[in-house]
Amino acid sequence: MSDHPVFAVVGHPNKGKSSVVAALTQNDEVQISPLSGTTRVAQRFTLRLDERVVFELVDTPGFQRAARCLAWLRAEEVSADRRPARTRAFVEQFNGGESFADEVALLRPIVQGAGIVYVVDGSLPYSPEYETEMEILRWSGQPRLALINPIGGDHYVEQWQQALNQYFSLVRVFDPLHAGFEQHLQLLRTFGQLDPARVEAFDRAIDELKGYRQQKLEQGARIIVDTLHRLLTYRQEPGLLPEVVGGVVEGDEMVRFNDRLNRIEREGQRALEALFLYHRLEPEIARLEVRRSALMDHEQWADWGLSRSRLTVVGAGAGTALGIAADVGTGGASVLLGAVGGGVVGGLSGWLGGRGGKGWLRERLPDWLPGGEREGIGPVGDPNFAFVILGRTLAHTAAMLHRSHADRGSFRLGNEELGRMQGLELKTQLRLLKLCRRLIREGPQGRAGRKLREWLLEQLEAHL
Ligand SMILES: Nc1nc2c(ncn2[C@@H]2O[C@H](COP(=O)(O)OP(=O)(O)O)[C@@H](O)[C@H]2O)c(=O)[nH]1
Ligand SMILES: [Mg+2]
Repeated sequence: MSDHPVFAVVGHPNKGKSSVVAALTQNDEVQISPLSGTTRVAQRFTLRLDERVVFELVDTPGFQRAARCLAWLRAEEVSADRRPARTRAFVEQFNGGESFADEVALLRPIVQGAGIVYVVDGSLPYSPEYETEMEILRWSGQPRLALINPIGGDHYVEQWQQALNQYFSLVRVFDPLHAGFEQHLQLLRTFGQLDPARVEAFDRAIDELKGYRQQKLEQGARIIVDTLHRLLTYRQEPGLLPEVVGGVVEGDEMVRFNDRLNRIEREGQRALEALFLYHRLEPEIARLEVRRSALMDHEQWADWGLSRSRLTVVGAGAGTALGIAADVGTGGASVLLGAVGGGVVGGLSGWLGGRGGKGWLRERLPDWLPGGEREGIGPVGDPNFAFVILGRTLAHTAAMLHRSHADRGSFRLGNEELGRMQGLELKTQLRLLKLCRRLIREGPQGRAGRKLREWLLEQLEAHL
């Protein structure tokens, strides 16, 4: 027997066994399918903390010929003390054969010492046909826990409890698609109870898991700030754009610029997905789109950043670049600078980049006037951009924190986080904006980066 606990997840096909395995091991590579019989052989998945295995779950095919299996077990008169040996004999007898391939696959880990996790569907009525399966599991003599998965509702949960209590020492309701972190921890505690020798080890693992989750959130905040910095500072140099040199091909240039922004954003998302052990997510979210003509399309961006009413388009020209300090001084009625007239991407970059005041802007003015061959593109200067990025990344991360690793549905990102960004107090919005401006100047390792990470961590913790 291995030195970590092993549990075999068994039951009828299509009751959510694989979903339970995916959720508890936090692994979205477990095969989950609406077609029954997807899992034909037992597959092992582990939950690890650093490199140590906390426990291992064996995903099994599910019973196919339970009645005939039980008939074979009963064919010989055996007293209760001999039943585990009789179960082992069954596995040995039919090992490698076709006749009981599924039963052998699911019983093998059990006769080798695995605890049993039996999964049933609490939305369907109990029926005596399940008694055959439960009886076989009882013959094995291994510790047993039953999980009622309320797949389509919990109408029959009580009925199931009555029946299951007779065969299982522990019965719990667990919904692998919707259970939160706390419910996972509770279930792990129950796993520990299955094996009295392991209670303490499981309690310790649960404490570690909590700390581990916290560490991951901190790493997540780090990834977000690094990505934010990359996006806020991204600039496509004119030298790298053959299309620009002689005869501007604006469209292509902007498409490339936007592609690049989207790629940077996606790289950040992927790093976060890997951190939270998602391997196959495809977020559905509107593409980041910066337009040269308007610097930004406020109609669209308002969805992701601050509402239009919060924006004040101060006017065109370098005069707009006086900065936020002036607005704060006036009581904050007009908070954010809107688009600069002329639609110059990067028009506010000097201001946002914090590389000086008016003087610096004046000096640089010719460089970013539209049509200038030397202009290059970016960085995106509209302060709203930072909010857009923060809103989008929080939407992505929060959705991941709420998602189960058993969920194979689409990963559509809603607007809640973005609404929250809009609803932030003015004071907070201003503070964030200033931190973003300093982030550009100092880089992610500076103080502003740290403050942003702290703020993000608070936001993420609110989702636990
Ligand atoms: N709505 C809902 N569907 C579930 C739940 N658990 C499993 N399913 C779905 O039921 C189907 C079978 O699940 P799976 O885990 O592969 O079952 P298994 O055959 O017992 O391993 C899949 O389509 C799952 O998405 C649940 O709690 N709620
Ligand atoms: Mg399965």
